Amino acid sequence: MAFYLGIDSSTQSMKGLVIDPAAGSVVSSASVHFKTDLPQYKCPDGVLAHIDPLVKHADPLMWLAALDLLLARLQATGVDMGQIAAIGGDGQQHGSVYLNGRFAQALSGLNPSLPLAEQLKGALARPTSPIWMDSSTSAECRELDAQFGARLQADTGSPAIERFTGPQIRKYAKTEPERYAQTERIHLVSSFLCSVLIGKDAPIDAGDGAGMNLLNLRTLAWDAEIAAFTAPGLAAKLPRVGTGVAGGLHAYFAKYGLKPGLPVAVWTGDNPASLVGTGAWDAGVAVVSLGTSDTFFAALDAFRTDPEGCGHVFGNPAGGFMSLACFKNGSLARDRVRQEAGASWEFFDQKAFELTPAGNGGRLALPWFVPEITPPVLTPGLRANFDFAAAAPEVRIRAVVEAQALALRSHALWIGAFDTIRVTGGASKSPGIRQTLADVFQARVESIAVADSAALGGAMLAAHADGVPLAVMTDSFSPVTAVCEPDPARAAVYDGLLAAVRALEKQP
Ligand code: XUL
Repeated sequence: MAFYLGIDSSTQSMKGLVIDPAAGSVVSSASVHFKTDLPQYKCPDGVLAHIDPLVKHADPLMWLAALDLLLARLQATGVDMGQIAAIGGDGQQHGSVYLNGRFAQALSGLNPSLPLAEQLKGALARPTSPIWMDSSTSAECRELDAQFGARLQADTGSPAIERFTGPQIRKYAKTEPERYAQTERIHLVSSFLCSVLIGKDAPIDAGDGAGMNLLNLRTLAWDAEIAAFTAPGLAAKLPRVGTGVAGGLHAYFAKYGLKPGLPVAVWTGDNPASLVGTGAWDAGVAVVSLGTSDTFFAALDAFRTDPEGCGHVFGNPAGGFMSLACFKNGSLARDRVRQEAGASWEFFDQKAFELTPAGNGGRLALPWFVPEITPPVLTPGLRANFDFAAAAPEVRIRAVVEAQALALRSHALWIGAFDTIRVTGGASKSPGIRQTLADVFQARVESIAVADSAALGGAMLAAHADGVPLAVMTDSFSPVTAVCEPDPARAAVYDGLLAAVRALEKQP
């Protein structure tokens, strides 16, 4: 009976999940919240305060302290840590950690009587790590665009994006050239933590590496030309690209009851891990995750890119590629619309849809209360094609839910057709939202009850690296809890509104 541990290092917390694939059960879990558990690192929401609102950095030592605390908490749950046969994991994407020449020795010589953060502090070439929320690299993005044009997206899967690691490294090399020169290794959050577990440099996988504007997805190797332009000598500072097992667990971790030498799978990004954890690693199934932001992701049957440059292509840890589109105005925007309409959640989730017809008479509204990512629009503000403020609450609610579903569909057209959409996240409980998605996509909408899809994906990837097929685990760990079938009579209504939502997106 082998257990597998998955660790998810996300923006505001670190979570661990131990699974038993033979029994199809989650055996134990624990989490560390940066705000309440590690306040001394001053990253309550995972980010250090900064005078420039575009700059979002975190303290990488906090992630090390979180790893120690998480493993201690897991052990304290009483789970037999000795039964863990492999470890996998993932990190928030795009964030980077800068190490000096002392890193390799500090890793191999880890001493179990001292905390990780204390032992690796001296190996940081840069005290802070830019994370995915940073958008301070517009100048560097324009420079990359000017140099490589369409090739950047055609080969790396995305045009130059502010939060992506390449533009971040370019800005660092330009603004802090001395520190950059002392940087010998640049890791992603995922490969940094994996390196710590194995006590030596771990590879970056194609799932997370694709979020850097540096990995050539046609060759699955660093693009030498792009790396050389991004920053001087960058290729030599990047770890290798790899998959499968990264190495054996360092003896440091025996203090948590873990077996030294057990295989540690190459870590990936949180979105690729979620693709695995939600059981959508095979083409034909898309996932709509309705959270603070809404995300749409799916496995791609072949490598191709979004002609509009909004969606990204990452490696699929199960092989091949995946797509991801992020819609910044998700649940918070829906909640604001609900509050301003003076409606209860009950009304928002169901009643509003009973009171209005599918298609809402063509009335649509996009609740862009913060700048949107898909499509990229910097000027916030609600866009509507009717007098929104004067309309009845049910009309406003349907207008927003339908416009969001139509925007998801229209920005996913390049990915392919889907007969199944799996929904997760808080808002996926809403019957009105589920039926709208089913009707707009004309696809079967399946609800899945997976609380920590990224950590679960990490655990499943650990088991997979140890020979357990993913398909077997998907059935037991991502079961379908409810199904919503599309109404074919509504297909034409929504086909007819695709152009209208595109017109709305262009409204100033
Ligand atoms: C994806 C992205 C975020 C982070 C943090 O491109 O920026 O989803 O991975 O979750």
